[in-house]
Amino acid sequence: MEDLNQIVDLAKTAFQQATTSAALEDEKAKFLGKNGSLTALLRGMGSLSHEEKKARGAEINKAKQEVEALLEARRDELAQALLEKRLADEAVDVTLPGRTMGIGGLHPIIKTWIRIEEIFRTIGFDVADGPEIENDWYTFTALNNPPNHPARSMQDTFYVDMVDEDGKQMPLRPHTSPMQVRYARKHKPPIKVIAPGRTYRVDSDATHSPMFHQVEGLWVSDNISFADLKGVYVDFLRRFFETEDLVVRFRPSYFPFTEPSAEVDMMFTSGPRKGKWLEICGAGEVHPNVIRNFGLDPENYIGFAFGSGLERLTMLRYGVDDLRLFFEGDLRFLTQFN
Ligand code: 2NM
Repeated sequence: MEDLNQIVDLAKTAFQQATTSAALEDEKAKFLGKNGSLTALLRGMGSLSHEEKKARGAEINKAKQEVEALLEARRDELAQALLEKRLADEAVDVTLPGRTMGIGGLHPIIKTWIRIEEIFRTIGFDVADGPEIENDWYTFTALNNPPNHPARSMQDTFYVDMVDEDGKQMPLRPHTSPMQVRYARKHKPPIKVIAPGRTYRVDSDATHSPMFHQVEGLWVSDNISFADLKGVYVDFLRRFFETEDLVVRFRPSYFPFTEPSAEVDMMFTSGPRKGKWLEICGAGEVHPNVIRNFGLDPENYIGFAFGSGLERLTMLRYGVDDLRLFFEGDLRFLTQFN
């Protein structure tokens, strides 16, 4: 009897000290296994009388049941502890912000680009496309730039290590006009086209980026005037800025490809930005030499053109004060537009 109580106590301590189910099963073997202490006691009853066997067997079996109960209880405890640990480890903090889908969004310059195409298409303008690495003729000569015009210089225009069919080194287009020359030479008047796209100039500061975006518009017909250009451009601005409350003025200027030429300013007449003239566009009547390079007779056709920077339009529309924000790729800035 005494030895049995001792075994039960030993089992109890051993099971308690086992902290994993593998260790617990090892301990079990020491008491209930083939070579376990209780199994040995049962086996050792051979020399006892029938009566003694019955009494001793009952005691051993009772002890065995106690050990089995202790084992079962400890198994439950360990399983419960394991479950609780897993629940704690895998706990979800429901107060954390959810993970978004991360589907991305459009860059503000691209949003402006798309808006411009939409607006001009509704007033009958086609949209031209063309190469960013251009040849000398489409970039400068066709646009009435004299051979030694400073725009042609390495200080103003990027050149790539390639020559065109005339043996001239090829520029990254410094304006989108070459696309309009290409378009005008392929289409019959009346021509109404815009040419939006990336452009490149050797220039880099708070208000200039070496890569920037322009949109140029061209309207060639036989009976149009500056008033038509002004009407189109004012209509565009009112729709782009979503307000009727803006006015436009033309100031005389100079470009090689237009004569006369003008700078176009606009001013909001209501709201927080009212009362300040803002430079927004260059424009003019297409130079007769350029009309000729379109393959048309300047005696029969007249053209009007304008050019605006998409960065400038975007900054004014959204109230962005530093152009470099568009090119830094900082998501804190970019996600505000989507
Ligand atoms: C400007 C300003 C004035 C312009 C001229 C032409 C073309 F191809 F017809 F000659 N396209 N765009 C133009 C005229 C561009 O940007 C400030």
